Amino acid sequence: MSETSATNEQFDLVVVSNRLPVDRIIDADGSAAWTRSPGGLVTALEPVMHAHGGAWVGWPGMPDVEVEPFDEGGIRLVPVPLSADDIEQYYEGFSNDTLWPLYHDVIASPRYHREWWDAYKSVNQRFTDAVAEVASGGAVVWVHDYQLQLVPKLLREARPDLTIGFFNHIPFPPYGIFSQLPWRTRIVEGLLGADVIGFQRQADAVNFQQAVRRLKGYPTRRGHIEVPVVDETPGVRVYGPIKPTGPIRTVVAREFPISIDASIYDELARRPDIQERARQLRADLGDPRVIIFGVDRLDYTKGIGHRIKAFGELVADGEVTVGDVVLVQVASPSRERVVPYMELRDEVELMVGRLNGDYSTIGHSPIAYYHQSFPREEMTAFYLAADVMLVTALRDGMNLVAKEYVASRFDDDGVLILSEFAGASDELTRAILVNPHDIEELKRAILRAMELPKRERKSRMRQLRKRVFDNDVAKWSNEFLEELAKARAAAND
Ligand code: GDG
Repeated sequence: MSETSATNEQFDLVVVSNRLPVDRIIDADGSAAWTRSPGGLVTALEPVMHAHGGAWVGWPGMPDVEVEPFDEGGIRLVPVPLSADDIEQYYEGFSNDTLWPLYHDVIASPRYHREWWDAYKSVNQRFTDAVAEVASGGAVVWVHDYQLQLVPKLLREARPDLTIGFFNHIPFPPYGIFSQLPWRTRIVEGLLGADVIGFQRQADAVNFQQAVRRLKGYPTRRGHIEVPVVDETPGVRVYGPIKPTGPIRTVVAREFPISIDASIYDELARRPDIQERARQLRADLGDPRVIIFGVDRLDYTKGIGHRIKAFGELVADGEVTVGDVVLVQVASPSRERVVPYMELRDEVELMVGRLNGDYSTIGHSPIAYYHQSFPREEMTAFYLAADVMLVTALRDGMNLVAKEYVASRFDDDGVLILSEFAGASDELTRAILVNPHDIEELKRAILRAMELPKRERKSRMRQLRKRVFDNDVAKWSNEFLEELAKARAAAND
């Protein structure tokens, strides 16, 4: 990717997320370069920014990188540098070892450290300063995700002329869990700085509204929250509703289920070279009758262990035969310096090693496991080759992998097994829905998916495709930006 440094121009649309869509890397020859950064947020936002233009503020993915803003594909990229300490405390610490487990049903135990919170506050302030500098007068600013929950309030204080949206890509937990957080009121106040707060599921929006009522006492009604312009109880826990005495503003908090650019996957999957690659993958795997596929960041929320356990029991019980059926699991490397992620890797790889050690034949293994990232073309070839797609998240904001699989299946074939704890299950109701904690149910679902008659597979996949194509990422971003435009119009009234 080339980079041209840019001037102090300002923009009418500014997106801000922890990571830029590109990561700074150092090549083998020691020179600096950029690559696409991983994960669902970038997958979703990249097409939006290419359609609308504007500036994108975020961290370039490496410590202590001071790079001037530059243009890439019609977008101004504005790097916010983070030091090694910031990364340890704000990113790996507060974001990924406090908020991430807390917001995902405490699947792992959140750790609360006051110095991590201090780092979170100061990095949120730096992101705010960077946005305030590139946003033009009256601009729309769209803040993304749990790493930046204080930005809406800080930004409103610095630049009251802006219209501010916030979108939470991960779940928002029930109050009984959220209330563990020592800084819960500060987080709610931070978010309420936005005009529109978007969540993946209705349940997340309801949880947030409850936290607002419990911690701030503000009235909430059908996704509208009445927030006093001047907070009369900053940081104070209130009991029961309060009646604001001064002027109020209305904050919208509701669901905007995120999606993908479905046509990209459909087009890739229709390419002859990718179809040939899918055939090649099947041949390389020893031409099994059934390929079961899973692809996730290696994260404890994704239920990778549960799926290996269920599949392993089917192998052990002789209900699936090695060579006839193979589970391909791509576990892309993620957050490798955070302790629970190191432990998870050991746990998963022990399970894979044991199962393969016990049941492999010469030439065939039950699981083909890859702790690697693959290019999007290769992923699409895997989606096409997969007779059964396994998404067993224990808690997931949406899960774009499920939608990518469906978008790739232009042949209307393939069966999606989908956890009811992934946001995608609200829409993709024609998948085989499972509770991944119920290993017996998961085993039955795998057997059923493998044997589902072609007619039923096609009918289900057609309905799933309709949902994914009718509700793609362009619709998601348009609806969110329209809601923000309404908020701006109301504020100017
Ligand atoms: C968060 C929320 C929400 C993964 N491995 C490879 C690869 N990927 C791509 C997938 C997909 C993305 O990464 C993962 O998105 P998910 O939605 O499944 O999960 P998170 O990263 O946890 O995303 C999630 C999302 O934000 C959006 O709001 O849905 O709930 O947790 O696009 O394809 N892509 C390539 N190679 C890999 O090895 N090319």
